[in-house]
Amino acid sequence: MAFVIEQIKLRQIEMPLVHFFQTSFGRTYSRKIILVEVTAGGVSGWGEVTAGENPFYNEEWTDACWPLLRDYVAPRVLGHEFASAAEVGDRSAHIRGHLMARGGLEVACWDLEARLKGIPLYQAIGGGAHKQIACGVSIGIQDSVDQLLGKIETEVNAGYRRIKIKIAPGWDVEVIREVRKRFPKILLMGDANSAYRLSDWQLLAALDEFDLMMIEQPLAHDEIIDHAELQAKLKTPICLDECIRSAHQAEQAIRMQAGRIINIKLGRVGGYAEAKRVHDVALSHNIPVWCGGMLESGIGRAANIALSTLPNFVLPGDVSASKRYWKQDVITKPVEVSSDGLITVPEGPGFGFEVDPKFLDSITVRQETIVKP
Ligand code: OSB
Ligand code: MG
Repeated sequence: MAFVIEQIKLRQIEMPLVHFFQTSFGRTYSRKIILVEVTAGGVSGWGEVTAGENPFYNEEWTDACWPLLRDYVAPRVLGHEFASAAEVGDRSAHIRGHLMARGGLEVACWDLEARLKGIPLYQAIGGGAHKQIACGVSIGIQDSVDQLLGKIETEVNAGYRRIKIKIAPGWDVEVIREVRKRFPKILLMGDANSAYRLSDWQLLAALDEFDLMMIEQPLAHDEIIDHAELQAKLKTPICLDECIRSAHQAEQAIRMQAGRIINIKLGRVGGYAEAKRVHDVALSHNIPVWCGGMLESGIGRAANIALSTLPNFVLPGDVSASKRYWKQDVITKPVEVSSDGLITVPEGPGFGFEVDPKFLDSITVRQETIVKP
């Protein structure tokens, strides 16, 4: 359905995490998140910029996304007639990178299109293969192994279908040995966020004995060839996260046999149009995918739920309940997970949850409304 964006509202919120989240590149206590609200004909669509507070996961960070959207993306999309949200990404394709900033706006346009049509977001993007999505959790590096074991127990008891733990040098083989001893049967995986080098291959091969579902992104964020060499030395499947920013890179990685599984993150690939292309490339090569997370608020979480309804999302993702991260979420009804580890995909228009405007205002640290000059 054609639409013309009349206004873009950027809003930065600050939300403390219930518990710190530590990866191989650092510890986060509180999130700084940019929300994008696009308006056409009195209807609003919402998207979330998934960049972190620092340029450590990739090169983007919250404070840099604001001027990028305001000064480079907004002027290209305001007042332009789009036949579909599928065209929005193309309007800023001349910008190198900055996919999370651009993706936040692109996702908002899909939500807008869905609301203009009066259909759920999952339908607008061509999903709907799953009515419920299978949930896993991502558990950060803890201060002690006991603390980690306690957290895993909590999540297993809550019904989550697979447990991912962050790993890093000094928090890897012996930690996973303890986890396996205590939980011999659970679906378990490790995520290194690029903490290792190919020369560490023997250490990573030592993880083969623990029957992990996969090791996520062991090597550098932009390294395909070394991942291929490493995969040839491991029994455990490699899952690529940081490396895959486009369908083209997915195709190359698959052809190189750099991994056997792909984690798709909406922001990392610049929104739904490219996420669907990555999904399709993977499907055509029989590579399963799952939906990654970036500690999103309810708005980004809802976008991930819609994405996860595409048919090749066959492994439990990192989409979990709001309460694991937030005391209060920005949506009136938080994202909830059933005792058997499923989220029921909402059927309401757009992303299917309602934004809580009062709460949102109370955590907003800056906002800016951009219209065509
Ligand atoms: O690599 O998947 C990752 C969080 C921040 C940055 C990178 C990653 C993560 C997670 C969290 O693992 C997943 C979630 O949102 O639950
Ligand atoms: Mg990851």
